[in-house]
Amino acid sequence: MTEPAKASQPLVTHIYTADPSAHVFEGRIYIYPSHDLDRDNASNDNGDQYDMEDYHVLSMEHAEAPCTDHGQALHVNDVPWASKQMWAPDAAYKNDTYYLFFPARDHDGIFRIGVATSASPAGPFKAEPNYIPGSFSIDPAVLVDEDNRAYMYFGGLWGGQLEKWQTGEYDPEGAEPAKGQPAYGPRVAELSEDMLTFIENPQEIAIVDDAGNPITADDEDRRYFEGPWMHRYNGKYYLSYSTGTTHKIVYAIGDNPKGPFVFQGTILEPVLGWTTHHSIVQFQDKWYLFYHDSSLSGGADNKRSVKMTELTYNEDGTIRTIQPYAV
Ligand code: FUB
Repeated sequence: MTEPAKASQPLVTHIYTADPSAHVFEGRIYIYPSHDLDRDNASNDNGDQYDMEDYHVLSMEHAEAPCTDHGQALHVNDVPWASKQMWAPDAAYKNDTYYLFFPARDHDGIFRIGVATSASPAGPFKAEPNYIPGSFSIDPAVLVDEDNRAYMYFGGLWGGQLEKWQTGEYDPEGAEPAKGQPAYGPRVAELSEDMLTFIENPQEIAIVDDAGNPITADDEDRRYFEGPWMHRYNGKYYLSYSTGTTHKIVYAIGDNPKGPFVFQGTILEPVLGWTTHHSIVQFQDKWYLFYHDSSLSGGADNKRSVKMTELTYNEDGTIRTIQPYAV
């Protein structure tokens, strides 16, 4: 069943924002987006057009409330290991501390994932001097599970360089798998108690079909591309992500945080603009999808705006597909 988006307006219009990671902290909805710059960049497959330099934190008192911009929370100039491209972040709360996880290119042009801390969910955040050892690629999403163990999900193809990490080392010649081969999965690593390091080498997540066969690289309607998100619903783990070239947000369900995950279907049909990126959060008794599109900029890939809409489940735990522009 398809649900029209109930609220399809940008949450803020004074800046461009993308890649929203939403959480409920201290009774408010906090949104950790990328901050797209108002520059007329040409698009390429390396993602050079996404030249973001800082993060702003947004928040809302409730789902219908106006959205507050808390101002600059972290700038690339204040991250010793990073050189450019502050891409999709996420945040987590543990140890009476708020953690901002973010990818950026290091001084060798390789994407790594760093962490910054704050006493407030609105920031500002102070970055650790080095990236998380063993981290690579982009799009961190962190789940603090009910047992208080924390897991980071990450990885993105092409500009995000995931295909260049298949040997465990960065290989500039790394490419996507051949037709019919299993697609590359996102990575997961459990975080240390202090949330600043991995306690294990990142593992590749398996996404399979109903028969248990891996989703293949040429199955572009279902294969993993970037933008992982993890949430729990009725005791199951829901891994959702972007399919990249087919521009969908899809999901798979598993019984534990590391999978395997069985592919289910589409959460969000394509939006205006090349990328699609989302998060899912419960606030009070409703669930919400946070996503972005390029409507406000008239379709510029690198000038996106964060939006939200209600997300609903069927009785069997499947998610109803959302058409972003249905009325
Ligand atoms: O915002 C830059 C990149 O675009 C993100 O890291 C990807 O998920 C895509 O949304």
